[in-house]
Amino acid sequence: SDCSFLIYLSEVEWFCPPLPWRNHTNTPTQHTQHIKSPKRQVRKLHLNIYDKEILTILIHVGFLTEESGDVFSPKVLKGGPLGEMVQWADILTALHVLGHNLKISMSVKELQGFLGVPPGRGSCPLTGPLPFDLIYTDYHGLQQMKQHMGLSLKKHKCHIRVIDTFGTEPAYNHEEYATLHGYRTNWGYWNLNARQYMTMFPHTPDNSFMGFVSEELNETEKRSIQQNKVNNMAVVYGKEASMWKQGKESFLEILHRYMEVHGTVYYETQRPPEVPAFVKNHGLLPQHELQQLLRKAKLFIGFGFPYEGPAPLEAIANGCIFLQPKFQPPHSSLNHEFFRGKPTSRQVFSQHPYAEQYIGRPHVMTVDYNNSLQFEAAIQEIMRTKVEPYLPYEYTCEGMLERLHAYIQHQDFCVPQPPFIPANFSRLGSASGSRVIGPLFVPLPNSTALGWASNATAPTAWPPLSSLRLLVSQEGQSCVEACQSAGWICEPAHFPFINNKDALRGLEVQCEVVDSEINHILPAFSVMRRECSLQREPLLFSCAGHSPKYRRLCPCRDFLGGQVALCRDCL
Ligand code: U2F
Repeated sequence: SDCSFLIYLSEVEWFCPPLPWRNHTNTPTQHTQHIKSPKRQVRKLHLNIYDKEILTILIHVGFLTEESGDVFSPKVLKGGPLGEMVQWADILTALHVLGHNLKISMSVKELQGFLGVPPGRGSCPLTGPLPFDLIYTDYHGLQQMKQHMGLSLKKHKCHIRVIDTFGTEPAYNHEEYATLHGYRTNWGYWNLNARQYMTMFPHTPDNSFMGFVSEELNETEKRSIQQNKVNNMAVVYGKEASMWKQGKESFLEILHRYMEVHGTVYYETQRPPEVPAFVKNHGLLPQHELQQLLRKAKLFIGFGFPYEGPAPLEAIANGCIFLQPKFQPPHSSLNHEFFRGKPTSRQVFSQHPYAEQYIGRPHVMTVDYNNSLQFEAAIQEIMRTKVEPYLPYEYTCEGMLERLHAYIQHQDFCVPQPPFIPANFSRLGSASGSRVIGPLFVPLPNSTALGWASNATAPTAWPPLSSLRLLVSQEGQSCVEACQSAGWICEPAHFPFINNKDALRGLEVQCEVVDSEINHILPAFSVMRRECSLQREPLLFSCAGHSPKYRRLCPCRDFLGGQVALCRDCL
């Protein structure tokens, strides 16, 4: 069964049938494989598969349906966006490899058939139980499901996972709040638990990080790549001619002084006029040939668009250095056409923030392209620097399987979310001006104390509470930033456990009043006014929220090296 790990998920090559272990026994079978984490420590991949956990899953790819206008498919071979396709292919493959029963729909008709709602244009409630344990779809698919399931969608929405490339922040997700406070966009406002949105990169931890897979090289391949690198060869990131437009000439000239410049820009008959004559344009390449080109090249250079695609990870995995522009001021839905209407206020400080923050030097260099001296110095440094091929563990086959399996096993949005639990917090010390507080462990009260009927089973917290680290942000700082600056990650699932007076007391916060309100920056307090506020609407717990006047209570957690989605005790 280990051969399934040979599958290059992006290419959906089926070397193996679904894993056989699911058919045999009710006792947990532990498939353990030694793997190398990016930091070269040996880590084990655990996949505990129980018979009862074989799920029936519907995958409805809304953006590829004719009914949504399907603008992507006609451009697949013409330089259009492929990142989303890469991710869907990997999700499908990973779910199959994990042994689940999949039904795949790419049209409204198929969707209706699978859901058992009568065909036609009107909405029809689903009368029986939902015939699926989980449904993976996207915003287009969600809209289509609403249209055809009517009110029954509300009843079943806890089973839905929304593949959402750039993410949805809680303030945009809460319909009433978004409408009242100016967060209403074309998307968002579905009142889901924000962790039901699954992103392509770990943006705000309010959403679940789904990711995708990039090809990982073995040691022999890595050695051969390093021996055959052409030190003065650069490949430009941009498969569509429009990505080469406007103001690129000056730095392309500088680059050309040092390096042979290659491109993979789509063209029909003639060379695109946007691509200078000195560029060796290969045209849009099949994936395999692009990989070969990247194996020879020393530099993969971004021009600022596309944002946050898979190609830089593939280039770095093939031993290239990725050079990209810094954005100052940062791009966001407030100031940039591409992000306008997206349900997030996230500020994007470079073309590929993941590459900058999670990988960084020597594999990634982020510079100001308007400063030609800085740009030229970066090219010179790249030519001097030797790098090894590198792929973060979370983007390997094993990393994706581990993460997705953990989500399927532990994320349950159908059970009532934990109400607000008093906990005994004690002081631990402080870090970088922010106060850090235990407990390292908060005992879960019994189900009656939690408000569940005594015969009901209280859900177990996941990530487990042993991973919780409570911290206070600076004024104006979000919990995303506050946790990151302490070396942790914000964990929205822990919010209910810190939204209480005990947490404020443990932090020795001076509150003249403690009230509870509906606002996405809560729980928080104002130092000036000595006012403390707790959160009244669980859907608005938000890692991303911030306010210049408030210091926030932040539930952080630890994470595994190379797998930010999972804490140490999460598996
Ligand atoms: C991103 O989408 P893109 O399709 O523009 O992302 P890229 O990073 O360019 O790469 C997508 C895939 O295209 C492949 C490459 C990647 O796997 O290996 N490819 C190829 O096969 N042949 C070539 O000649 C060149 C590339 C992002 F992913 C989307 O979410 C965004 O919507 C989009 C816009 O920001 O950018």
